[in-house]
Amino acid sequence: MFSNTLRATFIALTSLAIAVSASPSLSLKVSGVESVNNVENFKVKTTITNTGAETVKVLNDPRGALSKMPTDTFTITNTKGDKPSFSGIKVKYVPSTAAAAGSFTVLAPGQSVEVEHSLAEAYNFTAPGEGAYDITANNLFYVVDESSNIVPVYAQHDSNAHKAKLSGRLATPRPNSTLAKRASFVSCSSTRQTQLNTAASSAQSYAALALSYLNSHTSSTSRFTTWFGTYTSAHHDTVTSHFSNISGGSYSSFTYDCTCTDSGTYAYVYPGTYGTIYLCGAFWNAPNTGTDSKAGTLIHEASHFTRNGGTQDYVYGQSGDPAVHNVENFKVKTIITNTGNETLKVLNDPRGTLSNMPTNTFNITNEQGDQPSFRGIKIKYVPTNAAKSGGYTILAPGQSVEVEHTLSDAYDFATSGQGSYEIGVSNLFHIIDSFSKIVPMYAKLESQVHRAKLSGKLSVPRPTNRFARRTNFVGCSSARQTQISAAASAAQSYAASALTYLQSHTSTTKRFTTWFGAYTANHHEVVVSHFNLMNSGHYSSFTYDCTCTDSNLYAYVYADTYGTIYLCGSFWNAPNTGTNSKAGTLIHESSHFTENGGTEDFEYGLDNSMSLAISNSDQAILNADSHEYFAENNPALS
Ligand SMILES: *[C@@H]1O[C@H](CO)[C@@H](O)[C@H](O)[C@H]1NC(C)=O
Ligand SMILES: *[C@@H]1O[C@H](CO)[C@@H](O)[C@H](O)[C@H]1NC(C)=O
Ligand SMILES: *[C@@H]1O[C@H](CO)[C@@H](O)[C@H](O)[C@H]1NC(C)=O
Ligand SMILES: *[C@@H]1O[C@H](CO)[C@@H](O)[C@H](O)[C@H]1NC(C)=O
Ligand SMILES: CC(=O)N[C@H]1CO[C@H](CO)[C@@H](O)[C@@H]1O
Repeated sequence: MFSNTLRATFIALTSLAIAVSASPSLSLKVSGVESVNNVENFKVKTTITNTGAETVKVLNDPRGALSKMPTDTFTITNTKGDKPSFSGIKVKYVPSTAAAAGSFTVLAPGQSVEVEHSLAEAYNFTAPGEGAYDITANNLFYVVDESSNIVPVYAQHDSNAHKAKLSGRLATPRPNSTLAKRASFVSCSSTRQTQLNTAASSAQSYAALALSYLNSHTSSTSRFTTWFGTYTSAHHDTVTSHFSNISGGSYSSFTYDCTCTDSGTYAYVYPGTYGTIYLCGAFWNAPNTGTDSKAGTLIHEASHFTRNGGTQDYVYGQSGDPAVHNVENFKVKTIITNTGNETLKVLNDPRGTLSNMPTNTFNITNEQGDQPSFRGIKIKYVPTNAAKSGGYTILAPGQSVEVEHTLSDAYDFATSGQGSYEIGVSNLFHIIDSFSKIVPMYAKLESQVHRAKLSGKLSVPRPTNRFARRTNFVGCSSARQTQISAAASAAQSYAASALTYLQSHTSTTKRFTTWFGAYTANHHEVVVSHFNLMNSGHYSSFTYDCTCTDSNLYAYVYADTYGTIYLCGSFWNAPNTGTNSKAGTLIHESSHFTENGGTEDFEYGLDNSMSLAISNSDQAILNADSHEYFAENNPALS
């Protein structure tokens, strides 16, 4: 796919609001024996290697592969897709405290560290049974950078999953504590016992106060939304039930085990073992009350007990994510760097990070897995034409380009709510090679996701244009109005004849398979429904807006604004009918309207659309250009 001259070239892409100079990079490998008799012998080794150019400090996060603690570090699946049940521990851990305590592993460039994990301590294989398992490790690590910021780094998996066959015993009992089970304290000095008694009493008050607050505030409050996100009565009930259970227990009757000495960790519990809390090094340095205090830690740990609701640790600590107040200030910057040794021409694809048009460029998810709704635009764009008309960015070796994106132009956060969001981005670019061919190039992501916490206003109205809403033409000269009328009439014929063709060809035909892939009755029905809807609209009654001047774009729409099409520079140079014509562009754009089926732009261009039909017909039947080319039918296929 790549020409020889570009084989060694790649682009680095960062999606960051704060620039980070170094770009840490790690690899991760899971290895071990391939055949294991009895689960207590089921051990795997993780190898973490610094594949970057600078020394890194990697936090010994208890959830991760650098720590031996029996947390849920691995994804283990047998051939049927079944997983062992997790029987290990949940830990209270504050990354910034651990960083300050020096609880990290220093790796020079090229250096590796190996950690052995005993799977029997964390997993019970009884239900899935004997057999072959695939094992992969959580690849999220946290690196302490030069400014002491803690930044996430996703390690590259160095191999496919480790495969091992398990037979014999499938679960082992948890090792007994060396001391009596009934004691309230295990290996705690009398000073520590005193501290624990104080903390237990404060934790009991915390739980009682939290419960009474929740019982008396049954609507949105800033205390609730700050920690648990948008107020819903179901979420309120869940949190209230947790505190009700925590408060109903008696901290003074718990068992506290002081044998853990890890200075980066506060405490841990086995969720199924109600009432036993293991305290570690960081606990003893914490204040009795306040942020990440001893009492707070006891609340955190008690919430993990299955009997209390069994919370998970999705995010540790309360700082870290930059705060954004009001969505119109929610901006991210992408930095694209040519890290190769040859000059590159990178297409300014409107779907990608080199363009700040409000297309669906980002993958934005909050902690509940909710995404904001996309409210931006969908565009008609032909890469080959953009390449010819200079619609690309030239990057010399080492050169970077920064593009700022205003997320509120493209996304509405009203339903996903306030809270922390992860923002990811596609690393696919298209470059023009020395033979003027357009080839895909995947950038190396310097940081996988950017995180930010959003509060305040969650959506902004779309900019309304200055012209009357009712007119058919906005900012169109009379010459252009004439061209549009001709195109609208041709588009109407395209839609009608596409529909007639589809209704009279209910089996496989060359024309169908070329654009939509293998014929199935279901796929045929989907495409018929799109053209049926397009045909029943009236292109002559649409609103056409001529204010877009970008010469590399044909047209765009807001999918939820039926009947308004924005026409751009390339549109005026297109023929009235035929491939990538004015009429075809109107077919493309109208297929995007939600009312017409809401197609996407999975692929742009003739060749790519034909390839999509072969490689992914499920996408082809929802791809706008596939509809346009089917309707244009040029050259004619039967
Ligand atoms: C392992 O899980 C099974 C249920 O699948 C349970 O009956 C058994 O007690 C568990 N074993 C241990 C040691 O926890
Ligand atoms: C743990 O304690 C139980 C009963 O108290 C005993 O039967 C068992 O043998 C002990 N296990 C170990 C590994 O010492
Ligand atoms: C670019 O790097 C590759 C290998 O890394 C090398 O073969 C090639 O000669 C270099 N090209 C230039 C122009 O320096
Ligand atoms: C979007 O991000 C979420 C969470 O970060 C991830 O699970 C999902 O795979 C991503 N989707 C795409 C299409 O990249
Ligand atoms: C997980 C959970 O919610 N456990 C218990 C909490 O307490 C109530 C009664 O107070 C129980 O019904 C729940 O099972």
